[in-house]
Amino acid sequence: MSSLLENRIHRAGLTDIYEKVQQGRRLERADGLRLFACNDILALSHLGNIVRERIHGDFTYYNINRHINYSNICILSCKFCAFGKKSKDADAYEMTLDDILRRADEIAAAGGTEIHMVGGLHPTWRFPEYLAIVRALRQRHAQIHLKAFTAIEIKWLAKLARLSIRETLAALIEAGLGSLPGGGAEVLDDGVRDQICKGKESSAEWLDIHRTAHDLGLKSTCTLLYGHVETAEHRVDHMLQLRELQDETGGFQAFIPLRFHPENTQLSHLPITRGVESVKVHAIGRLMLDNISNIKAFWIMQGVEMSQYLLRAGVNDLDGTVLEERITHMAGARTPQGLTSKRLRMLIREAGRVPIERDTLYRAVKRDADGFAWSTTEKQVPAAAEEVLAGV
Ligand code: V47
Repeated sequence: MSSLLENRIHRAGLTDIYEKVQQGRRLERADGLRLFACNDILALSHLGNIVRERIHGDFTYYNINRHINYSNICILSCKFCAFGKKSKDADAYEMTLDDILRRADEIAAAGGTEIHMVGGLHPTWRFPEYLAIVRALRQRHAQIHLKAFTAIEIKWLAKLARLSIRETLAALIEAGLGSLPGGGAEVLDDGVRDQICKGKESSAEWLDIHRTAHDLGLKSTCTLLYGHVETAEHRVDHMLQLRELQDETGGFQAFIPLRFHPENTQLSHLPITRGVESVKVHAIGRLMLDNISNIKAFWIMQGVEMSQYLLRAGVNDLDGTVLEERITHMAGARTPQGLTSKRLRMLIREAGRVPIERDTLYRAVKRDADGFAWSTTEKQVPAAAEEVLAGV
């Protein structure tokens, strides 16, 4: 006898997709479009959850991290962005090296494992200054992984340095860069990019910068900014381009849907997208991106309660403690400025899942009894999660 959820899937006309998911077969573009046309979020969540549990069981990962947005001064004027300012604006800011190091000291004191550092395209900073920041962070906190600079920043730094993308990345790696964050992918469609972020890198350039990073041995993540002018076709084609690059390089560690926040942006006339869309994007992302291990709900953008639900809709990662996030908060986010690891673990447990602390490279983190000193497993999760729980 079929279950209630199976009945919902049949009634939604998704039986053939259900069979493909159960058999672990790859979904096609047309499947993705049919899934986006379905409004039964319980059916979609169930489909996403099948894949999530097949890969990770109940494990749900998080890390102890902080964001450092070194400056909001930016030469671009992306319509979706409330963060970027011009130098003359009253709320423009730039951090000194000391400001940055003080923030790094704070996360080190909290036992953190990751700094996520991004900023605007600053008109006057030069490449050696960026290298000096990366070097100083590595020298001071060698154990903390530095995940920094979105693809457009890499393109900008390459221009400043008069180097190729490959040479720029190589110089940053040598200075201490650990991986690339997935921001700035927005929607990988040049028509959409022209509408929302004219002048930013093209879709092909975004992909190529990540391809080069992967080729140099860096891992990265990938995102999709949804809930503005894009259509279901754009979302599916975006996922297919990420899947294709992942088939080629295997360098993406996680896919992170980013829910557009319109307040204080040039698109402030748009309503903030509803929870139904968030469920769809995460669940369908889990289904289409069969070669990316982790689907992350960025709780800062999704809200804490929605993130708990998403753990039953394909999501297996909640990002981290995320101290001091500015980009979404300047665009109206009402979520807290950071969560403690205790609270994150509780949220995961409340949702009936098993919390596992990970580092940026998805190795499990083992801590001393006082929770401060830490080391990582050799293996990655989910295998490493079993090991940590078994106390090996
Ligand atoms: O690059 C900008 C987007 C990104 C808005 O790699 C906006 O693990 C919503 O990339 N509303 C920054 N989104 C965040 C980001 C990220 C977050 C968490 C984890 C990871 C990861 C990456 O947010 C930007 C841009 O794509 N963004 N403005 C806005 N108003």
